[in-house]
Amino acid sequence: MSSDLADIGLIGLAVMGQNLILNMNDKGFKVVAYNRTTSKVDAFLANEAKGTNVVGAHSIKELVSKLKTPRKVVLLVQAGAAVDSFIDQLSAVMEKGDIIIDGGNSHYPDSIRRTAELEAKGLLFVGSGVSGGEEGARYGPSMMPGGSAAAWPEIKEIFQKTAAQVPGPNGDEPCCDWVGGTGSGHYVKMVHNGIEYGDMQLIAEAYDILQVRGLDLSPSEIADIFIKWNTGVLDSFLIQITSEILKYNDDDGVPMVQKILDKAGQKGTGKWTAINALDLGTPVTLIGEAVFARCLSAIKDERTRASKVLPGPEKVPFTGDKQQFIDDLEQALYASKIISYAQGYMLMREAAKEYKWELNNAGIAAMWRGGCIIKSVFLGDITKAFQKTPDLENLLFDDFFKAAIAKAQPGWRRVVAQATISGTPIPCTGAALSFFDGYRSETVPANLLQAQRDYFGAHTFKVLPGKENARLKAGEDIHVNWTGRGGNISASTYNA
Ligand code: 2AM
Repeated sequence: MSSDLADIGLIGLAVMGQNLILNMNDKGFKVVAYNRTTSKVDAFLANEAKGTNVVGAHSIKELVSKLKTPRKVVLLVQAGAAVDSFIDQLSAVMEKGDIIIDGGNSHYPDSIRRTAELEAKGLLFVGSGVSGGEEGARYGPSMMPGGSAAAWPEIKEIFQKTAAQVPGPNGDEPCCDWVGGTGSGHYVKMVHNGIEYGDMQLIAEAYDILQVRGLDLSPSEIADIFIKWNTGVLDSFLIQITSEILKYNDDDGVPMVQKILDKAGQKGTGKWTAINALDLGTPVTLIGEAVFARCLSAIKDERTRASKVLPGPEKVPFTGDKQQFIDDLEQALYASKIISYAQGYMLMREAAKEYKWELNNAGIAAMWRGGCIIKSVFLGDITKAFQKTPDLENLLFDDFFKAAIAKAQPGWRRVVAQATISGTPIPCTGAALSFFDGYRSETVPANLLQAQRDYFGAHTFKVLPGKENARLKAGEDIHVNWTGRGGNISASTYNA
C-alpha cells in the first residue's frame, strides 16, 4: 500500500504548477495534484497529465492522505492570502515533521513569518524561489529553497532532480541548492530579479549606443555583434535572446523592435530589491538605476514634450575605429555586469547579517547558472570565486574579477565618455563606473558633507585619524562654530 503513496503534492494548477508537476513526473517522482477549483484537477488529469503517474485530489484531506511521510506539499498559487489560506488548511491536517514548500512569488518577509508560525506547530516550511517561467518549470528551473533546515534532506533529491542541470567538472550539476535560513530562498530570488533588471538595462544601453545616436548600426548589424559577444565573456541567455529579437522582422520586413512602444513595465521585484538596498544602507546603485530607467521610460508623453524643447549635443558621425569601439563596449558591458553582481552580493551579505542567515554564496551563483533568465557562463566564474574563498568580502577582491575589471577599464571609460559626449543615456553603465571609482577610493568627499551637516544642523563629525589636536579629539563627536555666531550646541542635544 505504502508504495502507492506519492512522493510530493502540488497545489495550484496554473501553467507553472502543471509544468512543474510534469517535470517532477518525468524525473520519476509520483505527484498528487490539487487546485482550489477542482475541475482543473480533472481537466489536467484528462489532458496534460494523461498517461503519466500523476494522481489527483479533490480536497486537502485527500491530498494529504495520498502522501508518503514526512509529507511534502508545494504551493504554486498567487502570492499573498492564497498562500496563507492553504497553509492554514494544510497545517490543520498535517503531522509533525511534514513540510510545506511555497514555490510562488512571495515576498521574503512573509516567508520569514510563515516559517516561524509553522515551526511553532512542529511543521517545516521552505520558501523557494523558482525561476525560469513556464519553460523552466517544465524542463528544469533554477530553484532557490531556504527555510527550515531539517526539510532540506527530505526534499533535496526531488528538488535537485527537477531543477535545470548544467555541465560541471564532475558531470551535470543541479541549479538548486540549499540557500540558507528562513526567508532566504525568496530573498535570493528577489535579488536575482533585481539583477535581471540590471542585466537587461545594460544590454539596452549597449544597443542604444550602437544604434542611431552612436554607431548608427541597424538592428540586424547589432544582432551580429551580440551573436559574437555570445561566444565570449558575455555568453548568456539574455544576450542570445537579444540577438534573436534584433533579427526578428515584422511581415513588412521592418525590425519588430523598431515598432515597439518604448515604455517598460515592471511587476515589482526590482523595486523590492532597490527598496531593500536603501533599507539596509547598501549601495546597490545599478539595480536602482535600472528600476528608475524603466520609470523614466514610462513617462513617454513627458519625454516627448521635453525632446522638443531641451536640446542635446549636435549629432556628429562617429569617426573613430569602429571595431575598437565595439570591443570597448563589450568590455564596458562586462565590467558593469561584474559591478552589478558585486553589488548584489554586497546586498545579500548585509541581508545575511540583518536576518541572521548563513548564505550559501557559491551555491547561489551556481543555482543561477541555468534554468533562469540571468543564466550565463559568467555565473560559473562567480561560483568559483566563492568556492575558493567562501567568505570573500567582495567579488571585486577575487583575483579573476580583479584582473577582468583591470582589463576592461580603459574601454569602459572610453564608452562612458563617448556616450556622455554624444548625449546617450547610460544610467547603469555610468552608475557602475562611478560606483567602481567610489569603491576604489580611500578618500571620498564625505568630509565636506559632514562639514555641511555640522554647519547647518550641528550634526557633528569625527576627526580624520592623524589630524587630532587639542580641539579635535579622537573618537569624539565634534561640533565647530563655523560662523562664530550662535551657540556651540550639537544636534544630539538640539533638534532644530
Ligand atoms: P484557481 O484555479 O482556483 O483560481 C494561480 O492563479 C493559482 O493560484 C491557481 O491555481 C488559482 O486557483 C490559485 N489561487 C489564486 N487565488 C487563490 C485563492 N484566493 N485561494 C486559493 N487559490 C487561489
